[in-house]
Amino acid sequence: MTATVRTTCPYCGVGCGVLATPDGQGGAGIAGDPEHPANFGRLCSKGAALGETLSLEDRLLHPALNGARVSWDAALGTAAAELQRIAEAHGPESIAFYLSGQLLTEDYYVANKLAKGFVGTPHVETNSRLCMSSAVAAHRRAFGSDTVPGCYEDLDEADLIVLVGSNAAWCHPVLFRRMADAKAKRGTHLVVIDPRRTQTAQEADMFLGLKPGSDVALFSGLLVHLADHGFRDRAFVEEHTAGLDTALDRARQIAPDLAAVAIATGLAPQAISAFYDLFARTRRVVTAFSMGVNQSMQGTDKGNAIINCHLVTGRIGGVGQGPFSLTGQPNAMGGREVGGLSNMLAAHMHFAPEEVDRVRRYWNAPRIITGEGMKAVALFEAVRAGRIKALWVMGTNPLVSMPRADHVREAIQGLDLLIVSDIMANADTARARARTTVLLPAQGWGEKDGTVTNSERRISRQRRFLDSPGEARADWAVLAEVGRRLGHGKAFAWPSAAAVFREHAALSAFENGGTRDFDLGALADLSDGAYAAASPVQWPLPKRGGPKPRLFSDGRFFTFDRRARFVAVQPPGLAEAAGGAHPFVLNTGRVRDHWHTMTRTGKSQRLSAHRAVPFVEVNPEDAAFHGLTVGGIARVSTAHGAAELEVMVTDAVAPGHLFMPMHWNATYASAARVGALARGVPDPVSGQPELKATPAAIAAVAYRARGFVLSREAVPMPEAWWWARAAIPGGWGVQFATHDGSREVALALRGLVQAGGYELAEYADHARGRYRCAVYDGTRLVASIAVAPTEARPDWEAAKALFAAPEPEAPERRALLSGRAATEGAGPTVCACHGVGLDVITATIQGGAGSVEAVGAACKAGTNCGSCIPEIRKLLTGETAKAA
Ligand SMILES: Nc1nc2c(c(=O)[nH]1)N[C@H]1C(S)=C(S)[C@@H](COP(=O)(O)OP(=O)(O)OC[C@H]3O[C@@H](n4cnc5c(=O)[nH]c(N)nc54)[C@H](O)[C@@H]3O)O[C@H]1N2
Ligand SMILES: Nc1nc2c(c(=O)[nH]1)N[C@H]1C(S)=C(S)[C@@H](COP(=O)(O)OP(=O)(O)OC[C@H]3O[C@@H](n4cnc5c(=O)[nH]c(N)nc54)[C@H](O)[C@@H]3O)O[C@H]1N2
Ligand code: SF4
Ligand SMILES: [Mo]
Repeated sequence: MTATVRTTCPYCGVGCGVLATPDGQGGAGIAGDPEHPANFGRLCSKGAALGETLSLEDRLLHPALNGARVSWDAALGTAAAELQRIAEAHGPESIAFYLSGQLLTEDYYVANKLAKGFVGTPHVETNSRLCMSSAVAAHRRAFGSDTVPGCYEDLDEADLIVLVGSNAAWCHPVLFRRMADAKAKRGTHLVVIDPRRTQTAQEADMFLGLKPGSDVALFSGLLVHLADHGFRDRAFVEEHTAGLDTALDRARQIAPDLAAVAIATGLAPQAISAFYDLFARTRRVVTAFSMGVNQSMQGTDKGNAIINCHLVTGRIGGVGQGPFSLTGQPNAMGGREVGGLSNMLAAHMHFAPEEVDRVRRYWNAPRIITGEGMKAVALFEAVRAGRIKALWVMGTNPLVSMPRADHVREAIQGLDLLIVSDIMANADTARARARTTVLLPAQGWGEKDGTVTNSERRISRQRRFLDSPGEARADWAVLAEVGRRLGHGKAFAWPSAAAVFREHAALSAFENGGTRDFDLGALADLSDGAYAAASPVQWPLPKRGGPKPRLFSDGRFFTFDRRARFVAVQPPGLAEAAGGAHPFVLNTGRVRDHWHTMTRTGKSQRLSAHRAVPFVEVNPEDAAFHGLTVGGIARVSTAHGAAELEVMVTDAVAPGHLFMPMHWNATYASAARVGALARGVPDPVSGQPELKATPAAIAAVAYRARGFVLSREAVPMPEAWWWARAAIPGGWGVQFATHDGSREVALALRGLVQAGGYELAEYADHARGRYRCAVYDGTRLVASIAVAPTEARPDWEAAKALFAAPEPEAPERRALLSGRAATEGAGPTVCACHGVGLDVITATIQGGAGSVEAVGAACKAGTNCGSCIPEIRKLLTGETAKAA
């Protein structure tokens, strides 16, 4: 295979089209697909670096049973026999599936059918509970269906875009560039509402840095403002909605006046009223929201408080207007379509008796479940309590990403049966062990075939362009095989992913007749050839009627009376207030260049350059008060767990707040699993856990020495050291901190890197705590070590540049030992695509480049994917300020 293949990016919910051209050696050239309507050829840094994540290093390639490699037959034989035994001994409800918004729709459909229809357990949960479930619940309360009304074109056509709890510049970068284009083209105003001054906020016309958890107050105040100042769309409210009076009464209680909103949100009254005015005056407004809304103990109410404001103004279903839930994962939407959440049945149907009966008949599944299963937090509690005996985890890494992850890790060990389907052998969950543990190697992106649905309901194909490695298999095929082994041959007999898709599409249309939003009737008879060639399409796509980019333009919703509902929301609040031993609010989220628990992006040196170590953002005031210094190590702890991270001092976070990224897993850092710290109190409606506000403490950790090891192969670090690993050009780098002195460090590390026959070039000054060493295999540099006292932490950027050359010349060899750069350093990477560092960009600006374009022309930074443009703009502003 070397022809170019059209496929879809496996990361975020923007769902960008990708052109992949295999190189014949297991890799591929990656480019944006100019014809895909989500990105028109653009890719962000993560998408552009996909080629660097395709290596087979650390891949799970063979099935394993209790740690030993076995055949597929043995692995699935054990899995099926154990599932059968457990179902008989403890009832099918003691079995659970924990799935993922990163599975393909076909995988998800088969898992859901197997569990709910044939194993007979309602406990089919997914990581989407931690991601989208509050938006789903808010949609259902307001619209009677889980419908995202708008489409990406609405962002191009809006005059005002309000981003609530969304760091789109980093998390939906290609969509964010569309917003920036709209700003340039039609002067679209951008408002960002976030307790943290993110890169997205830097780009905004208005930034509202509200108190965490106070969104409901802000949007209740907005509802009151709109209703009282003549912005009500009376005809729309009258004909197409219900419940305004009650919702408005409640909003008035929460936000009687501007002063009340100011107190609740911590915002200045002028800022609030400027926002209210702008919103009121602008008809074309899209309010896009993401995890700052959903991952909250009040996520559903936050969503409805936003939707209420769109309903009262009738701004929904029209061009350039509407509430817009930005989905996180590539197939968060597909998961909802198949019914992968435990409170759904299938194809946007729930548990009304006629719905259960309909799906029962369609599946021919007499044992179909009739009610909801447990939601993620409750599910893992049930695992801990021993009520769940068997768990199949597929495409998600809960030992890192679940709140109270240390408890989850412990709980899992008590299972009778743990099945993990993953692509990586080193994923934390794939390394867990229960009484019986079955590890199943999955085909990854580029190896598997199927469909995903993005944030605007657009279904795109992920296509295979690489050979399947080792014994990896498609997840749907494995699930189907287990279905057959459990005796349900007929229901699980699909010959291909296309056949699964047809069955899924036909179910969506089955006895639908316009009563359910989700309808793929037109695709129910798609031939194998048409499936193979399918272009991206948006649903609904009923047999007759054609596609609809926007829903609700006719004012008809999916409630029984076809009216949308205003929702009376609860007053704002956090699950737990910070104070006492835990005086800080710990916020968690994402960085630009890593994806979730890093099992894939961790392999890319380009993506690991932007943020190479796990860090915690601290406000300068707090840093001064707690003796925290830039680059020092701090211990952040909560009632549930602790992490050690590098300190980043920044006024992006307000005093009293901390921010920590969610990415570092146990393979990449000694102690930075975010989930261990989060409390995760679930929203009472959606069950989505609060992940943005756990009370926490922070303290400096006084390590004696700091240093790094660069090596061609990953080197394990000694116990009790702090460390963080990153892919670097030419190999792996690990930065460490230890209470040992340089002499002990030298001893420990020499032992680790020095295999037979290697030569060492060393420089030691143990009296001053310094040690450097370069390890050669002949003329080939295989490792480089540097240690110094904490306050004189050695510079890793310069050494990384030297390490990139496999056979350094004499000046570079000297530089490795002296610690002084042979040439000018580039500084930490800002532009991942072209590898341009901070120092280079700063020098370019100081040299006269006065705009993003000029910087790009001079040093290429920002000219490929554009994900770093916000950072370049920030540097420009900073340098101009300095100059003035
Ligand atoms: N680079 C990158 N991109 C990704 C991902 C990734 O791992 N890496 N993951 C994808 C996935 S699955 C998801 S779900 C999305 C998430 O995308 P986002 O939701 O944009 O990302 P987060 O960083 O989780 O959180 C967004 C913001 O919510 C803010 N926030 C915290 N508390 C509050 C609050 O009370 N109110 C408000 N208004 N805001 C608050 C945080 O400060 C943070 O800046 O990103 C997707 N895209
Ligand atoms: N504190 C805190 N916690 C959070 C969040 C937060 O903001 N803060 N965000 C939450 C959100 S929004 C999300 S979406 C979750 C994400 O959290 P997870 O879903 O746990 O994160 P991933 O790293 O994406 O896990 C995907 C796993 O599937 C594997 N995999 C990749 N491709 C395939 C495949 O084709 N088949 C199979 N079977 N496996 C595959 C990967 O190697 C990896 O182990 O984290 C949640 N947890
Ligand atoms: S914005 Fe980036 S991560 Fe998201 S789908 Fe597009 S290329 Fe992939
Ligand atoms: Mo997510």
